[in-house]
Amino acid sequence: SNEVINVLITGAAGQIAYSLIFNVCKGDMFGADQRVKLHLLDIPLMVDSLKGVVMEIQDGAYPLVADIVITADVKEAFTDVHYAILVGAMPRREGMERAELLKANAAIFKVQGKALAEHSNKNVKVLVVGNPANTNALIAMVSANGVPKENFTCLTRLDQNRAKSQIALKAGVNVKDVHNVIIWGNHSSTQYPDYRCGYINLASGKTPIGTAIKDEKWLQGDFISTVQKRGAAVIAARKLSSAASAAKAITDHMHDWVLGTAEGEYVSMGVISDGSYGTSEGLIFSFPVKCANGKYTIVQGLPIDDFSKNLIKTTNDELVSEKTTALQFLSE
Ligand code: NAX
Repeated sequence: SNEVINVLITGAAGQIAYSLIFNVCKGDMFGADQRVKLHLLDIPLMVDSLKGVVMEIQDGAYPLVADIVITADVKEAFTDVHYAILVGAMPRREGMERAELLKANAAIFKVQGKALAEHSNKNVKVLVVGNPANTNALIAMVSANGVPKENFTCLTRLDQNRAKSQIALKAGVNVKDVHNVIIWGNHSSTQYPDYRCGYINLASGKTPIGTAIKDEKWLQGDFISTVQKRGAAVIAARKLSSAASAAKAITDHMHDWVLGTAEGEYVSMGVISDGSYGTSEGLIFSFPVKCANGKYTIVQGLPIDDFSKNLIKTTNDELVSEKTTALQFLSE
């Protein structure tokens, strides 16, 4: 369309943003004819670095970029945005307790939730990436009076893309032929990567993953742990955390939410739980969803065996405990 959309990216001077911003400028997120105004927020120390990012956006000569705002001011950053991609967060420092991390981030996402309610477009769509992503999204959601709760999501698409790619590598097929792998729950090591509802398009036809890959030990064991620990494996190898792959996943998440998923295709998004599959209502929980007309719906009626039930319960329990800790800080 010819209407310019306003897109906020926080943590805009960070390493994920350094890939993400350029994906948006190219049109990978909102479509090849959608013009964007970028709102780039970081902390005051990083504003000079943001000036360099702006020079590079200019030097990329992107026709879709209508305007750019760089700021360390929350109100200015959140004003009139249609989409808010919240990447910036307090990183976990060595020796930091989990509770301290939750507290520091609860403070950030409370402020940003309020800013969404007070300054952003009434129907702003929000994606939280900064960790702990599910609970940060929940804090923003409960702090944003008047913004529809279903507009708050968190990123588990990187986990889904990792899972899909592991299946493709194991089966010796192209990743495009792997469908409907699901990530349940928290974006943490308790997440449950589930192949059971997925299938692979083989030359012989549509084949359940469990039939195409005849290695149940791998599917129940190393497949799950490889995906759960992939972030740590990237850090160990690169000495830096996942950045380009995170930016790709953020782009996929927003693209599918806004422009829709293909017929029959599920994608995983952290969204508010309606109690589906025995999860606790009100958590931001990763489910398989389908998207159409700018809205997602949780896929219903999937068969869940005892193996899956147990793993869904483990990640649900962790999210309940994170929520309790974070809400406690909010009420202090
Ligand atoms: P970087 O440390 O490179 O960048 C973060 C940027 O955020 C910094 O420039 C920092 O100044 C800024 N920032 C901090 N607090 C801010 C605030 N209150 N307002 C605005 N900006 C603020 O980290 P990067 O590698 O880009 O990762 C960003 C976040 O994504 C981290 O929290 C990381 O844990 C999380 N991730 C989440 C993933 C997911 O799948 N949900 C995967 C990738 C990534 O690890």
